[in-house]
Amino acid sequence: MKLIGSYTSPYVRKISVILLEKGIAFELVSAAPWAGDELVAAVNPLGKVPALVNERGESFFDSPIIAQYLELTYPEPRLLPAQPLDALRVRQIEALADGVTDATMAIVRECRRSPDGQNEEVLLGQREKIRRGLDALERHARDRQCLNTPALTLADIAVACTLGAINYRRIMPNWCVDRPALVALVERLFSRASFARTTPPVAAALYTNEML
Ligand SMILES: N[C@@H](CCC(=O)N[C@@H](CS)C(=O)NCC(=O)O)C(=O)O
Repeated sequence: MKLIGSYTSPYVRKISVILLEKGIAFELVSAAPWAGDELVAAVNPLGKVPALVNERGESFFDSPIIAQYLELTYPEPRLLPAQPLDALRVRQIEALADGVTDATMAIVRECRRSPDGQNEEVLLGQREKIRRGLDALERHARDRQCLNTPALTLADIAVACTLGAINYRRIMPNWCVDRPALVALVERLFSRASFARTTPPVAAALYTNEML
C-alpha cells in the first residue's frame, strides 16, 4: 500500500492517521503536486494528493474516497458507526472539516501573492467559512452525537487534521477562544501516536512556497 503525498497536506495526514489507527502497513511516497510532480498526475489525473495505490496497483482519491476504501477493506477498528445513517452523519462532519481545510488552504494560496495582488474579499470570504465551520464543529463537539464520541471516528480524525492545519499555517491563531470543546478534542487526539507520528515538518509552515 503506497500513500502519495506529504504530511504538510492535512488531507494526506488524515489518511495517514487512518492507516496507523487501523494498523495497515504503508509506504509514504513523498510527492509535490504544486511542483508538477509526474507521479501525482500518474496516480490522480486531478494532480492532487493524497492518492492511495493498493497492492494491485489500483489508485484511489480524494481523501473521503480513500477513507471509505480503507473502512470497507480494513473494517477493524471501525471508524464509522455500523448504522448507515449514523455513518453518513459522521461523514457529513468529515466533509465540514475538509471544507474548513479547503478555506484554510485558499487563504494560504492567496497570501503567497504579493501584498498588492491579494484580494481582500477572497480572504474575508474564506475566513468567514472557517469561522462558521468551526462554530458548527464546536456545537457538534459539545453534542457528542457524531463528533467527540467515546469511540474514535473519522469525524474526530478529520477535525483534528483541520485544526492542525490552521495551527500549522497560523491562519487564525485565536480559533480556540470560545471553542473549549474543540480545544479539548484536539488536545486528546494530538496525544495519540497516530497524530504524533504525522506532525508536519516545521520548516514548511506559514505562507511559504512549500507545498500545501
Ligand atoms: N478534496 C481533496 C483535496 C486535496 C487537495 O487539495 N490537496 C492539495 C494538497 S493539500 C493538492 O494536492 N493540491 C494540488 C492542486 O490543487 O493542484 C481531498 O480531500 O483529497
